[in-house]
Amino acid sequence: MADPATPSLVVVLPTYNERDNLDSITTRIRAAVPAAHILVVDDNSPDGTGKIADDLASEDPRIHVMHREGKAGLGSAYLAGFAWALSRDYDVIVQMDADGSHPAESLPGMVAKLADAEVVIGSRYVSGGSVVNWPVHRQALSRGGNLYSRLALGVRVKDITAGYRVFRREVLAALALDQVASQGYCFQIDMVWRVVQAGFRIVEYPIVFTEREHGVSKMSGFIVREALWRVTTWGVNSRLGRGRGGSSSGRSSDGQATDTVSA
Ligand SMILES: Nc1nc2c(ncn2[C@@H]2O[C@H](COP(=O)(O)OP(=O)(O)O)[C@@H](O)[C@H]2O)c(=O)[nH]1
Ligand SMILES: [Mg+2]
Repeated sequence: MADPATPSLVVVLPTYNERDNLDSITTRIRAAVPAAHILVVDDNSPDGTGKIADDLASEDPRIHVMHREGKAGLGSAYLAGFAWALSRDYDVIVQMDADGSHPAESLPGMVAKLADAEVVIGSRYVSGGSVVNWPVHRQALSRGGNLYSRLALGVRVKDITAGYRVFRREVLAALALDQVASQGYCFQIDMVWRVVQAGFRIVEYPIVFTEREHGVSKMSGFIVREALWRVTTWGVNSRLGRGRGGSSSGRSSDGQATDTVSA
C-alpha cells in the first residue's frame, strides 16, 4: 500500500448518456487531485459516452473504462466499480456523479476529512452546503426523503441520500457488497445504513450541489417507491431487533456513529 500521507485514490464515475459532461468532469477531477485515477462505468450509453471515455483513457493512463452491456442502474454500476477498485491497490475510493453536480473542487477537502472518519459524505444539508438550480418539487423530494430515512432508521446523517462520498478502502472491503440490491437513490441510504451498522464513522463535508446543465436526470417514480418501501422495512426490522436492524456485524455501533463538520 502506498504512503498514507499520499493515498492512492480512484474516483468511480457511473455514466449513462453523459456525452456532454464527461470531458468536463474528468478535467475538473484531474485539476483538483492531479494523481487521481478515474474509473468510468458506462452502461453502453446510446449517446456514445463509452466511446468518449475510451478516447479520454487513450490519452490519460490514469483513466480507466468499464463497459457493461446495458443500463443496470446506478447502484449496480457503483458496486461493479467498487469491486474493480478493491481488486487493485487503491487506499481511497470515491463515488461521484458524472453530470457535474458534485464539485470535484471539494475533493481535496473531503479526502482530508478521512483523518476524522472512515467515510466522508459531500453534504448539501450541513452548514455551508447548498443546492443550486433545483426545482421546488425536487428539493421537496430530497428533503422529505432525507427526513423520512433519518427518522425511520435513527441515523443522524443530514444528507443520507447524497451521492458524493469518499471511502477508506477498508470500509468497502468490510461490507457485504454482494448483498446490496438497492438501486438509485435507495442505494445511497442502504450504504449509509450498512456503514453505520458496521460501526464506522461518517463525517459530512459541505458541498454546493449544482443541478446538471446537460443531459437528463434518471430519477424516476420507481426509484422513489423503492426507497420508501426498503427504508420502511429496515426501520421496522431495526425496531423489532431483527434482520438488518438489530444485530450488527463487525465493529460495535449504537447507530449514532456519525458526526458533522463545517469546513
Ligand atoms: N452506469 C450507469 N450510470 C447511471 C445509471 N443511472 C444513472 N447513472 C449515472 O449516475 C449519475 C447520477 O444520475 P442522475 O440521473 O444525474 O441522477 P440524479 O442526480 O439523482 O438526478 C450520473 O452520472 C448518471 O449518468 C445506470 O443505470 N448506469
Ligand atoms: Mg444528477
